[in-house]
Amino acid sequence: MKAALTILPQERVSSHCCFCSMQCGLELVQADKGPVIKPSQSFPVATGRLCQKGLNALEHVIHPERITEPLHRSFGESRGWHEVTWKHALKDIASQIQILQAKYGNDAVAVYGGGSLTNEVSYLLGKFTRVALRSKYIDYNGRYCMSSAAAASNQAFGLDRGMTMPLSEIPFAKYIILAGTNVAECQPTMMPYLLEAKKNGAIIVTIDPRNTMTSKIADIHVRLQPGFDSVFINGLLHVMIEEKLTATSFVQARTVGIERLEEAVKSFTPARVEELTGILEGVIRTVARGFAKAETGIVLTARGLEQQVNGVENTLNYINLALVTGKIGRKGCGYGAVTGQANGQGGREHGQKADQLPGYRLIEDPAARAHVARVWGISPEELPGKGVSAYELLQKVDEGEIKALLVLGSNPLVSSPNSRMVERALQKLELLVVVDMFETETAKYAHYLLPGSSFLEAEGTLTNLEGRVFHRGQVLEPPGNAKLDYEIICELAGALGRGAYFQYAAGIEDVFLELARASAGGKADYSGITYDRLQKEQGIFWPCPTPEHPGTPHLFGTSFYHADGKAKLFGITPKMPAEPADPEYPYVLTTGRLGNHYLSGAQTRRTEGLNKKAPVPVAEIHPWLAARIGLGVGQNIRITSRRASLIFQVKVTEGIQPRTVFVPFHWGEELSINQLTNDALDPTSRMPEFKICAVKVERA
Ligand SMILES: Nc1nc2c(c(=O)[nH]1)N[C@H]1C(S)=C(S)[C@@H](COP(=O)(O)OP(=O)(O)OC[C@H]3O[C@@H](n4cnc5c(=O)[nH]c(N)nc54)[C@H](O)[C@@H]3O)O[C@H]1N2
Ligand SMILES: Nc1nc2c(c(=O)[nH]1)N[C@H]1C(S)=C(S)[C@@H](COP(=O)(O)OP(=O)(O)OC[C@H]3O[C@@H](n4cnc5c(=O)[nH]c(N)nc54)[C@H](O)[C@@H]3O)O[C@H]1N2
Ligand code: SF4
Ligand SMILES: [Mo]
Repeated sequence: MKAALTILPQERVSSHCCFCSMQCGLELVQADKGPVIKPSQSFPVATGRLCQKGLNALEHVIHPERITEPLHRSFGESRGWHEVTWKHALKDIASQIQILQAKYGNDAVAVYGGGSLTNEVSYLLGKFTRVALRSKYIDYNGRYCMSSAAAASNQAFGLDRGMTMPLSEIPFAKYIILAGTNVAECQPTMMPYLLEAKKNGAIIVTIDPRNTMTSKIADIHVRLQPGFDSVFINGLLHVMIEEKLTATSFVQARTVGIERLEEAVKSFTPARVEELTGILEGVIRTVARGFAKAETGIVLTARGLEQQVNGVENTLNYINLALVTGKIGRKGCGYGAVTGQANGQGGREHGQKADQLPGYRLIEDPAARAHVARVWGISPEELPGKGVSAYELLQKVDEGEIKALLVLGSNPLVSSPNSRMVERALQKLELLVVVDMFETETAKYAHYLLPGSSFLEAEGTLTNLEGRVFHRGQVLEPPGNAKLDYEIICELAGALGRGAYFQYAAGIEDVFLELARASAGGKADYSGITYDRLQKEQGIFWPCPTPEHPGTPHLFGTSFYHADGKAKLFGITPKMPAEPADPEYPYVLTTGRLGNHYLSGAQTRRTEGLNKKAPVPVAEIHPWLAARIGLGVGQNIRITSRRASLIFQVKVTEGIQPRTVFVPFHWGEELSINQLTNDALDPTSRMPEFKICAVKVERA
């Protein structure tokens, strides 16, 4: 057990919150009873503000359950964890990897990363997999997160940066559509931007199956059954076209594909859309006219419509709204896929994705391979090809193709869909190495649990939801014998005999310099960014290709990133979810977040101030459904999908679509809703359908 932190290296030190993609600045200040977190007064993203999670972010860092020594699990009589030295751990892990690779091939060993990691660590994980392990199998939790929006943005704009404009533009928007994004709980410090827009006269529309904290500020809330976004959007586009409200000169000059869009939405008359969705024709017309006629406007979307087998198409249809109305590339206008994790944006740019190399390059592009191989000092032929997405990687573990797995920065047993498959798969591994701060649910199946670093310990850069790259300094030393994540990766590469490729004499800044070189000329070009600049400036928006370049806060002012400079419109034919409700499983389960917890809960369930406000998951159901199952006061419900059946406490609320049940996913084991969720994947992004599966609901 470790003593709580009582004293700081200095009276006041700056850092950034470790949780969501806003990446609010914070200060650790020495107070009488020990250090406390205060909002930063200078970082422009959320000056003077932090949400509850940010204010409580110190607690897990100094938690007594932090792992501070490398642990090895032994079996047989002395079953359990045993402390070992780093030297022993790394040597043994490396030798097991080598034995497995000699027997089964290099691809028998895989890596699973995370979007909370710095750009440098994300970059190193990709390089480690390709250069030290020489395996094609790496992917990361961001596959569950932004991948549908990433694919859609690439298809529509030729570039994926979550937001096309900085947050500071929001107050200039006159009409804001928030779809499948619960900003009030998930990016709380973005709310003041929306409220300021509202003060300036903006109309706000929310589209969500639930009344959320966010929909409270909306002028119009569209309570849509999960899975119907594209039907509803086709209705809006139909009205815009029928009433000649589209921005014809913008569409003509700057987009291609309007014909196929017109064709696709032709049959979606407001009357038909009302019939299909229950959303009144008048509402459809009002939103369509309002958004199209507004002088400026912004569309923001998030996981609500992305985590579906039709996630890419849903996102493309929301992008269509911004494009046909010409609301992109000018002040107060833009489209944003609201990134989730701390470094969800940067984490997907530097090579953690199965098919990508640093700078958002494609691993199958010969020119990209040649460039990155040169930076890494290997020949392009040595680079493996593309691997598979996160969930498919876990399936390969289950099928026995992958024998060893290194997990760094994720807790996939809690966060993956159909998690009973994942539990079964993890038990088949011959070697599971988890690098974490805690013994997570995933780590319970590990052979080695290595103590990594927290956000206050690891210096590096991150990229927030705006595309703003910033520097986060080191505040504390890792506790006990815990190490910085990047040191662990480099030392393991050394133990594997590939240390020559992982020499960073000047530390983490050296890693960044290499990352910047590797990204040069790529879509996410960081090559003009240096630590020195970042320490002087309050973040630089990529692309930033030269040291003199000021960065690019606002994208697409004059051109999109396709070869012809134009954006692509797509005609979307709405499709069914993988598992629609049917007579046997008549309701739709959707899942998501609460304001007081973060993702798999590894950190926030260990934070008393947050956990006490939401100690267990509570299912939300409509009074209609409660009456239908004869629910009594204080009774629990049993929710059953085709994969599992679990009991939950329940909150009966008018604020949910009547045939929909919502359960948050921040818990493990018998409280884990992911035992029930469906593992169907979007065919393009390979993102799982966390937001829709068919269930039965009964009194428990
Ligand atoms: N407090 C907190 N904040 C977080 C996180 C956290 O765990 N906790 N996680 C961070 C991360 S990694 C992410 S990705 C973001 C996620 O941020 P969000 O995407 O905003 O969060 P979710 O709760 O997953 O989903 C948003 C909303 O989608 C709705 N929804 C469900 N199905 C549909 C549908 O078919 N259509 C539409 N239009 N809406 C639907 C849900 O009711 C929910 O209110 O949040 C980040 N911020
Ligand atoms: N049902 C359902 N499931 C979902 C979702 C949903 O909406 N519904 N959303 C999905 C989404 S959007 C996401 S992003 C995923 C995320 O799901 P996970 O990847 O499981 O998310 P985290 O809980 O952030 O896991 C991070 C782990 O890394 C550790 N960690 C944090 N920072 C560091 C660090 O700097 N170094 C090291 N070594 N370890 C660190 C934490 O202790 C934690 O154990 O969940 C997905 N799962
Ligand atoms: S809004 Fe996000 S980054 Fe800011 S304090 Fe809250 S969780 Fe942290
Ligand atoms: Mo996420």
